Amino acid sequence: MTKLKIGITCYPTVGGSGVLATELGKLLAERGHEIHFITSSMPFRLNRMYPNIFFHEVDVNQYSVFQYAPYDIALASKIAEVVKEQKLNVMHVHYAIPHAVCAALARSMSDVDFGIVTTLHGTDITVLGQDASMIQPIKYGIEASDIVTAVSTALKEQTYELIDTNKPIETVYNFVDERVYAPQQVEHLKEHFGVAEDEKVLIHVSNFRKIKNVDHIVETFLKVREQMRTKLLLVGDGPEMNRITQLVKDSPYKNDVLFLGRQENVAELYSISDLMLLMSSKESFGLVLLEAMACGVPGIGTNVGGIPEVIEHGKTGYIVEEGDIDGAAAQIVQLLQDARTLAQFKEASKEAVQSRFSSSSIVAQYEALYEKVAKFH
Ligand code: GMT
Repeated sequence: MTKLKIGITCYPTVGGSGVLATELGKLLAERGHEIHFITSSMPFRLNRMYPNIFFHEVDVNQYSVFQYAPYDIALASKIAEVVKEQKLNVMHVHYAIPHAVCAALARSMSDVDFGIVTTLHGTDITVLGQDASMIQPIKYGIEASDIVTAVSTALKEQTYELIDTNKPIETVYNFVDERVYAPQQVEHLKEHFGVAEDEKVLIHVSNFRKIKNVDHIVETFLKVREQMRTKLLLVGDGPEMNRITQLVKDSPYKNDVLFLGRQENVAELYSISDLMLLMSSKESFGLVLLEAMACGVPGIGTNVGGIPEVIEHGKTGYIVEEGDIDGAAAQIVQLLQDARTLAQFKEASKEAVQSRFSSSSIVAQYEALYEKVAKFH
C-alpha cells in the first residue's frame, strides 16, 4: 500500500461524523500515512501526540463589513493552501455541504490537483436535504467529488431519493477502535451508581436533539421499570435536556434515571450496561450502537435509516417501530428476564463488531478508495 498524504475535513466537535473522521485519521496515521486535519478547531478526539498527524486551523475572521463570518471560503482557501504546501494526494471530506463544495472550490482555485473523497453521514442529507435550497449544493458537492461514500445503504438510498444523480455512492460502514471500545472491569461503578445485584442497566447516549426521541427512551424505561428493577443512564446533553429532566421529575421512578451529562469514557459506562437504546426518528447509522456492541451491549433501535443495518433483529438486539413504546418495553423485559438469550445477544454483539464492522477492514476500504483517486505531484 502506497503511503499517502491525506487531508481530512470534518466538523471537529459535531457528534458521530467528527468522531469517525478523527478515529479514521488516527488509524490511517498508525498505518503510516501522513494525515493533515484541516478544521476550524482541534478535533476533540485528537487527544495525544501522533508524529504523522498535523492540524491546520481554519481561521474564520469576523470582518465588520460582512454580516456573516465566511467559514466556507476560509476553509476552501485553507484546503488549497495546505494541499499545495504539503503536497497532499487526496482530501477526505465529511459532509457534502459545505465540505465537499469547499474542497471542489479549493481544487478549482488551486493550480495543484488532488483527489476528493466525500463521506455522507446523514445530517446533511436527511436534515438539510429537507430544505429545498440546499438540494442543488448537495448535488454539486456529490458530483464534484471523485468518490462518494455513505455510512449505510439506507443513507445511500435516501440520497438517491433526494438527489437526481448518476454518481455512484458506495456504502462504507462506520467502525470503532476496538482497543478503546471493549468490556472493562468497572464493577465498582455499579456500586457508585447504586445499581443493586439483581438490577439491570439501560443506557442511552446522544446529543439530545429532537430527532433522538429521548422522551420515547424515558417512557420505554418507565414501562420496563414498572415490571422489573432497572436503572437508566442518560449520557450526553443538548436542546431536549430541559424537557427530559421535567419528564423524569414528574415520574414515580425519578431516582432510577441518572443524568450523567457529557462523558469522555463511555466504554466504562457501556461495560456496566445491559442494553443500549436508540429510538431516533432519523439515524443514518448510529455509531453509539456500535460503540456499545463492541463493549458487549446489544441494542434496541427503531426501524429507521441505517439502524437495522447495525442491529441484527433477534441476534444483536431488537428493531422496533418508532413510537412503539409498549412494543419496545415488552421486548426489553423479555430479553432482560431471559439470562441465556441476553448472554447470547451480548456475545453476538461483540462478534458482529469483528465480523461486519472491524476497524481494520473498514480502514482498508477507505485506503483502497484513496489509492484510486490520489494525485501525485
Ligand atoms: O446524530 C447526530 O446528531 C450527529 C451526526 C453527525 O453529523 O455527526 O451523526 C451522523 O453521523 C454519524 C456518524 O456517521 C452517524 O452514526 C449518525 O447516525 C448520523 N446522524 C444522523 O443521521 C441523524
